[in-house]
Amino acid sequence: MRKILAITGGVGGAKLALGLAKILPPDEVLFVVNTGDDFEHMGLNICPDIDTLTYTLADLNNTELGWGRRGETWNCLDSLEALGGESWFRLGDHDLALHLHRTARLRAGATLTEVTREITTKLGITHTMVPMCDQPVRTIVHAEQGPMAFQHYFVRDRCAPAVTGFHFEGIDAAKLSPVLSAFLAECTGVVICPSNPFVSVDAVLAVPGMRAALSRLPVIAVSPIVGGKAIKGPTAKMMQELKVPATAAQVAAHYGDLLDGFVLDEQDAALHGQLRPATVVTRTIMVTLKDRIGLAQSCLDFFEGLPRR
Ligand code: FO1
Repeated sequence: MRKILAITGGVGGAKLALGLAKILPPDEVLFVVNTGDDFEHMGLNICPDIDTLTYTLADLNNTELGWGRRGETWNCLDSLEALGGESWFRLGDHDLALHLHRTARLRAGATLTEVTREITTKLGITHTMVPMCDQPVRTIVHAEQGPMAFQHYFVRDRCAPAVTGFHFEGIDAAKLSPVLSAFLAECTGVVICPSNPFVSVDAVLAVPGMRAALSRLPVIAVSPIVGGKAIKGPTAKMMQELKVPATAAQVAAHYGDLLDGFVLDEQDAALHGQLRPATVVTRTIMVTLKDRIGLAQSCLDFFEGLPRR
């Protein structure tokens, strides 16, 4: 029986995750989601990457914005703005209900894994996603102006600050949850989705025990960089600021020995066979659902051809 672990964060990761969910039945895949972007905002526990994947798998996602819900209304935010409240982080009325409910459940003592399962089930999702851990971890962006919370960097300051590094506050107290540990014990392959390697994937890999667990498994990653550009988000900009080449080859190098396979876009076909991990070349730019499913199938086929570990 195939048991695929998919590591995802953000919009790009959610696209491939949807493709995998369309192919793999719920008992053959587990989505593990970055929670380093999470933050407490106006008393609410906000989990952007969990919510992006949730709305995507529930077919509720707002494809124009790339985050939040489709058909959203903004009445609460408009009234909040009129009162002079914080409105830089845009919370729609329907989205707010999710944050209010999650915050109440967490305050009642439920774990983030439990609350995520409750919410995804209520939204009709049959696949399972879990946070990378149930303990609070916050991605801190090191910029010239000093360390800053991820959402301040990403949303409030629109990724403008030049980054010099990152750290994951609280990661030392993070643990692999029982659900995640149980899945890892019978996992047959790991897909690192085309998410930001520095702030989405590295946070998941930083959970104590995660790298050790993955080192025993076939791991493939899909490059989030195509032809020297990120499809979405600040990955290429971060790489330039970190003074590393903004290339697919650099992403493969960033993941290092963890990788057995690396999926390149057709625009980077020249790298095929040139990297330490095995490579395949395919269309990795996902515009349609067919693209998402096609890339997911290429990833699953890739495992078949990998040398046995
Ligand atoms: N991203 C923005 O660029 N602007 C926003 O106002 C915004 C609000 C928001 C609300 C809820 C949520 O779950 C995500 C939201 N995002 C917003 C996206 C979020 O910052 C990113 O999806 C992740 O943190 C990075 O992948």
